[in-house]
This record gives sequence, C-alpha cells and structure tokens, in this order.
Amino acid sequence: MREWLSSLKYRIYRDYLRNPRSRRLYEAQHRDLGEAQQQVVRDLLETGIAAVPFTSIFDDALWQTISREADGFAESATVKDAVRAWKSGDRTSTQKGYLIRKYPRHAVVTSADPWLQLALDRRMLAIANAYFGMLSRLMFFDLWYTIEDQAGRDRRGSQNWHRDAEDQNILKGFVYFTDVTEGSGPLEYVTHSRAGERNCHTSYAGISWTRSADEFSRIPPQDVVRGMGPRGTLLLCDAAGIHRGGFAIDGPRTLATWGYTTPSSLEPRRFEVSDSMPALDAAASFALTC
Ligand SMILES: O=C(O)CCC(=O)C(=O)O
Repeated sequence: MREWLSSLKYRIYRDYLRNPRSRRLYEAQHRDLGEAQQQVVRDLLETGIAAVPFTSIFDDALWQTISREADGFAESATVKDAVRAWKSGDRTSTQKGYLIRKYPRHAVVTSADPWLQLALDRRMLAIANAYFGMLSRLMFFDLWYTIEDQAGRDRRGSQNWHRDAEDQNILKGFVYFTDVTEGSGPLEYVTHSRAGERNCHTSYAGISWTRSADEFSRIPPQDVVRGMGPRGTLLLCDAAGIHRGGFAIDGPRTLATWGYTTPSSLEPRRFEVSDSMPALDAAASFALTC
C-alpha cells in the first residue's frame, strides 16, 4: 500500500506538478552552453553517458583547488586507517566496506565546501538542466576512495549491475583524481538502458524499479561502455540506467561524485548547509532548495 501511494505521489509530481513547473522555469531562462557542454549533453541524451577532460568545461584554477582537496583526502589518516582495517578484515562485514566516503549518509557542510560548490557551479548545472530539460535538484555530493581489492573476491554492492532508484532519471557526475584503468574499478555503463530504451526491461514505480528478473543477464556486451580515463576525467551518466563500478584490483581509485534528480524525486536531500549561502543564481538556488 505504501509503495502504491508513493508511486502515485511520484507520478503526480512528475506529470502534473513539480516537473512541469520546473520545465517552465527552465524554458524562461537564458541558456548559454559552450561547444564542449553541448557535446556532453548530446552524448548523454543519445546514450546515457559522456566523458570529457574536466578542464574542457571548467577552469584550471578550479581543477587545482579540487585536486588538492582530493589528494589530501586520499593521503589522510581517515583513509589510511580504513585501508588498514579493510586489509585486516575489519570492514568486510559492511556491504560497501571497500569504499571510503568523505561524508556520512546525511552530511552537514558549510557554504565553502568545495564539493558543494562544484555541484552548484553554473557550468555544471547548465549541463544537468539541459539534460533534464528543466531545473534540477542536487541530491548529494561526496568524495570516494575505492580500496584496491583481490581479484578473486566476489563483487559486492554496487560493484554488481544495478539501477539507482531515487528517480526515473538521475544525473551523476564523477571526477577522477587517479588514472582509472580497466583494473582500477571503472564505472561500466549499459547504453540505451533508461526507461523506454532498448536495454530496459523494467519500469520505474516512484521509489523503486519493478525488476524483470533477468534484466541484468540480457545485457548486450556491445552496449557496455567502460568509463576509463586519466586523472582529470569528468564522467557523467544517468545512473537510473544499468551500471556498476568500483571493482578495483590493480590500484585504488579516488573520485568526487554528486547527483541531481528532477524535482519529482521522493528521495530526501542528503546534506544540509550550516551557514547562509552567498547570493546564488536561479539554477543553483533551485538545485539547493526545491
Ligand atoms: O563506480 C562505482 O563505484 C559505482 C558507482 C555507482 O554504482 C553509483 O554511483 O551509483
């Protein structure tokens, strides 16, 4: 019964209330995308995934700031202690013990947080909003260190094929701070696997996907894209499509990640800002408060 009510509420928000309003607000805005941003949006709309050098969209000064932050995290005592714990078997009982996150599930950050600022950056939101065709909502942001594992170990959690379920479309960003090779846990993505596309054999019910039992065993290998790339790669994908990642066996992986949904998502925002934000443009203000 609760599932059914959520599904109804989601569809009302998506089809009649929140998303149509957001689409109207977006259409009334001035939209100015550079060539690299337009190419990213085209690739996302066509296949569900896009990758470009970070500095083809953002400036080098921003790259210097965030890569310093990310390298500091990778070298921090938090990461070192967690890697030690994983290797001695202490984190293996948790489903995603191989993943060290900077933030808890519900993060409290200040307005100066670099990962919040990146996710609200106008160049990034311009891509997200053009992809959705409406003003989007920022759901979360984080910094991850994926621990190098042994090749023989079974895949766990999101190392297995899955769809994210917070919305029918979810745009996730990933910035690599290490070279991500075939063996260091690249995100793998099944193109054309969003709702209604040829590799989708299920439908979205508001807070979950109605699984067709064999969906993940029907993946055509030619439609799987491996998101490998050097340090400095920006990868974007619609994580409601089929994907997996983080099975790192050749070396660890450090990345920043963040995600946007449409305003109809029933998933609560996973962070709060503890002080007042400086003046924001309309897209950032909507992403933070809708
Ligand atoms: O690359 C990974 O670690 C998996 C990421 C993933 O499944 C997700 O962000 O939804």
